[in-house]
Amino acid sequence: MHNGTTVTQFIIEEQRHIAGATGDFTSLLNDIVTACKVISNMVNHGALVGVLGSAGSENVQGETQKKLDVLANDVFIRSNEWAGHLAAMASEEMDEIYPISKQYTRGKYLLTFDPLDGSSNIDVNVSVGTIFSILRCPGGSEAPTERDFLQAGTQQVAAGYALYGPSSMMVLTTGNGVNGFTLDQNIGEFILTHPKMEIPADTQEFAINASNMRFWESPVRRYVDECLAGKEGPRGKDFNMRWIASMVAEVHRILTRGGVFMYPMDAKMKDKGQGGKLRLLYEANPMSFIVEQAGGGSITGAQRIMELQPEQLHQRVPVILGSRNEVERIQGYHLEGG
Ligand code: AHM
Ligand code: MG
Repeated sequence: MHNGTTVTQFIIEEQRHIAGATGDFTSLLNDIVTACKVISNMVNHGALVGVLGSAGSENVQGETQKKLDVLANDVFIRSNEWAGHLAAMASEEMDEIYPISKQYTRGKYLLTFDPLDGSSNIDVNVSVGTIFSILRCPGGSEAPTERDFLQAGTQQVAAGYALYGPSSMMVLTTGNGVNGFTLDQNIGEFILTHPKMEIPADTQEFAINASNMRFWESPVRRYVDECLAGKEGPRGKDFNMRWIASMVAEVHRILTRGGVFMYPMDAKMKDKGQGGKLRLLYEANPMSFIVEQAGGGSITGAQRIMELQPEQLHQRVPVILGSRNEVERIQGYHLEGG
């Protein structure tokens, strides 16, 4: 018997204090939790159940889909479409929005998700994750459109991620701090293990894909150069570097011990007319909400991500997030122009 708080108990307790809460939201989060448990189970079994490798298809952004991308997307849809809480869903793996079928009741929420983020790591058995965000459906639940999804990150009702690592974890915010839960495989429940997660304001660790260095813009180049100069440089301290190529794992590290994660704008993306690498609605916004709720910062460079007005469902943006003082410094370099 465990005596810990399960994620469901935790959510019910949190919602109890909200006037007018009907239980819909609690029940929706519960379905998301179930989907993440199913995905965790598939990821854990890997090659044993034949889920590794390519699916032989591409998503809307022209990226090759892994079998697990497609399977995890199906799991998320099946778990969340039937209960009557959602009007529509949108996913990294689907070109268009997914309005809830009329065979089920349509509800007042919208769900966006990246079912399996960092999927280039699946076949090499490195951590991957699921990212999600919940919005209200502004146009009413009857005929949801893509436009209903185009809301600034500040409008999010909740956001979270599941990390499938050495242990599986769920990290959640409903705008009242950030809490982390660890999956107890024996009883199939996420148990509260990391209450009130907070990102230290200072850090000596940064994460960036340095293979893009020659394309970086001057503010990012300046920041990284100063970190690399170490004790002898203007920062007067040594920095460490990490790159997992799995945003969920990077954000989780930052929530645990601080740090900065950057997938910034660069000259190569600019040439291609691409707004960034990571997607605003189901990667950047939910992660920004979590990071800000844990006391960190999250910007494109000069701007706060959560204040961006989305223009497209699969819009990409530059992302710089993590320890507050470092993010402010990088924002300052952008505002100064380099
Ligand atoms: P994905 O959603 O296709 O998996 O791409 C997003 C991932 C992030 O998790 C990670 O930070 C980044 O892509 C890694 O990119 P790169 O391979 O360029 O280093
Ligand atoms: Mg992704």
